[in-house]
Amino acid sequence: MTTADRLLQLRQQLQKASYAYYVLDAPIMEDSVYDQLYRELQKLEAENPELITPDSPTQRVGEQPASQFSAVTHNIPLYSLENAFNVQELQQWQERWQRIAPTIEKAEYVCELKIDGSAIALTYENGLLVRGVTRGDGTTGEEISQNIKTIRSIPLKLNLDNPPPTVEVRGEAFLPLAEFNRINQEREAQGESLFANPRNAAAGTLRQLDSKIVHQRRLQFFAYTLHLPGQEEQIQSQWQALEYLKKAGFMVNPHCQLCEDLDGVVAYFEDWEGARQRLPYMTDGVVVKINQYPLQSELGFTQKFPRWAIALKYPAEETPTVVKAIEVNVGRTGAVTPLAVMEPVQLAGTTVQRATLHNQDRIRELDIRVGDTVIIRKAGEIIPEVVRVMTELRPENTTPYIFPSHCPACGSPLVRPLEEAVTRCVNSSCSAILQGSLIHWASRNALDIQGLGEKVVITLLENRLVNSIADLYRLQVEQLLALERFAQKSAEKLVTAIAASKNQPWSRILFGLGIRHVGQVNAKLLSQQFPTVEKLSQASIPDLEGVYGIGPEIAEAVVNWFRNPGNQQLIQDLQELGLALADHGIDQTRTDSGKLRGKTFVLTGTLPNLSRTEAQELIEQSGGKVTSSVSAKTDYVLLGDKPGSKAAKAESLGIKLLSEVEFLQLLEP
Ligand code: 1X8
Repeated sequence: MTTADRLLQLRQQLQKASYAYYVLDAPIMEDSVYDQLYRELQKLEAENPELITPDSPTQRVGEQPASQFSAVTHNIPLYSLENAFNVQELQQWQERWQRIAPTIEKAEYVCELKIDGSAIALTYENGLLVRGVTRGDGTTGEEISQNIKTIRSIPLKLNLDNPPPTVEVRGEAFLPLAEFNRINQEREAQGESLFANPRNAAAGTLRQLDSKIVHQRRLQFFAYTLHLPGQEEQIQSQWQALEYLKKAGFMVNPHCQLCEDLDGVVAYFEDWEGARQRLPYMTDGVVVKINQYPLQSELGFTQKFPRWAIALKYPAEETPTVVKAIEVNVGRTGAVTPLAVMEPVQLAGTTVQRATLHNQDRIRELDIRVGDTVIIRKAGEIIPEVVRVMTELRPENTTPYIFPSHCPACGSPLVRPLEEAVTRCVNSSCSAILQGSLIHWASRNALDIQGLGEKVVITLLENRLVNSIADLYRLQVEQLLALERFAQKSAEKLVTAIAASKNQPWSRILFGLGIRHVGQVNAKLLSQQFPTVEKLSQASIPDLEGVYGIGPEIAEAVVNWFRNPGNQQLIQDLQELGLALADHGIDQTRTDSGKLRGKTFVLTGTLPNLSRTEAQELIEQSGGKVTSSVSAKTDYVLLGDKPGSKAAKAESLGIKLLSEVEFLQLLEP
C-alpha cells in the first residue's frame, strides 16, 4: 500500500469512528485504538506535508484534546464502572470481591442513581474553583473551566470555614429532560441536527467553544466523588463523603441510600426501576459502591474498574418496529436460525434491522408475521431479540409464518430431532454448511489463513472454485485471476497463505474440521492423546472417554464424524495434499520450561490482558495442561472477569484460584 493509500484509509477509518462516536453515539473502536490510528496519521502527515488534505481529522478544530481546550492529565484517573445487567451478576460481583478479600467482615453498600450525563472533575484550591476537566479517556481530559463556571449548581467557592488546600470533586454534569427537549426543539426549528440523548447533549455542550451557549443550556451537576489528599482520617466512607459534599455546597443526588447488605441494594434497584421514569433527568442504572474507604483500598482496581463498585443497569431500551421479512440462516453446523428483518430503528444507540427469533418454537410462541409491529430489545451487547408482537396493530390479511421444511441453501429436507429446539440441515454437502465450514477452517484460531474471510469464501463458492476444504489447497493463481476481486499479487498472496497453512499443528487442524463439541480446548486435549489422525480415527468411544476432560457426548461426536464417508474422503484428500494431520515430536517438546509440569488448569472468565488462547499456550509451553471442567484433579483455576460456575466449584473443592497477575508470577523464572 502506498503512503497516499494508507493516509486515505486512516482518514476514512478515523472519520467513521468519529461519526459513530459523536453522532450515532455507538462507538466502533476503543479510544486507545482511535488514538493509535490518529498518531499514525499525524506521523505520516508530518513526514509528507504535501499529502495533508483539509478534510483530514488532524485538521479538525477540537478533535484532539490539545486543540482548543488544553489537555490535562488527571492526578487520579477517572475509572469507568463494570456493568451488571441483572441481580445475578450483582451477586457474582459480591462473591468475587469477597473471594479476593476474604478477611472483609462487614461491608456496607451505598446506592446512588446512575445519571446519564458526562463525568467531570473539579479542582478547588483554598476553597476556590480553579479548574474543571472532562473525563476524556479517563487519563487525560480537556480543561473546560469557563464552561463549568456557567453551571449554577457548581459552587465557585466552597461553603467551608477552613477549606482544604486542595480538593477534587467529581460528579456528573447533565441536562434535565425538559432542557434537553427544549434544546432539540430549537435545533429542529433551525434545521440543525438533533442530539441523540441527554448524555450526548451534555458532552457536546461542555465542549462548546462559546461559553454563552453553554450558559443558555442550563446544565446541572450532581457531585458523587471526593478526593481530599492528606485528610484521609477525616473522611472514612462514601457516605461521609456525600455528607461533606452537601455541606460544602454541592448538589448531591437526594436519592442515595446506605444499605447493610445486598438485599437492600436489590430492593433499592427494584424500587427505582419504575420511579426513575418520573425523575426530571435521565438515569440508566444504580451505582453500587462499598461504603468503607479502608475496604475500598483493600480491594483496589483492575486494569479498568474499581473492584469495590459496579453499575447495575436497568434493562436496555426497547423499541417498536415493523417486520419486513422472516428469514432463516444456516450455520456451519447446519443449525437453522430464524431471524426477523425489520425497518431499521435506533436501539440503545445503534441502528438495528435484524433480530434473532431463536428457533421454531419461539416463532410459534410469538406468532410473528411479516407486517407485524414488534417490540425489540437489546440487552447488553447481545444481538437484539423480539420481545413481543403487538397483535393489536396487525394489518389484515397476514398469514402465520411457516417454518421452512427444506434448507434454503441446498433444498434438502430439514431435520429436527425429538426433544431438541434446533432444526438442522443434515446434508453434508450443503453450500451454506460448506460456506460456514470454510470460514471456520480459515479462521484465526483454526488454520489462520490470512485473506480468506467470509467475502472471499463466498466468491470462491459462487464461482464454483471450491467444493470442499481440500479444494482450497488445489486453488491455482490463474483461477483466482479470472475473478474480479483478485489481481496477480493478491491471488499469489492467497495461494501462498493457503499453502502455508499446511504447516499448522494438528490441534488447529482438528479444531478447524469443525467436529461438533470439539472446540479449541477439546481439540488440544484430543491431539495430545491421539497425535495422528489415524490414531484418532481408530479410537473407540471408551478410548476417547478415557481422555481426561472428554465426555460421552464429545466421544460420540468424534466417532460419528470419522464414520462419515465424506469426512473420510476429506482426511485422505488433505493428507494427499500435504497436510500432516499429526504432531511430529517437535511440537510436543517445544520450549517446555517445565515450570508447570503435571499441573492441570481450568480457565474461567475473561482475563484483563491475555486471551484464552494465549493463556493456554503459556500453560502448555511450561508443561501444564488445560482442561474444561473443574474436578478434584484440577490444580489451579485461572480466574478472569465474569467467571462462571467453575469458580464457585473450585472454591468448594478448595482449589487454588489465580488472578492473571498471580498466574504470570508463577511462570517467572
Ligand atoms: C459514573 C456515575 C456515577 C454516579 C452517578 N452517575 C454516573 N453516571 C454516582 O456514583 N452517583 S459514578 C460513575 C463512574 O465512576 N464512572
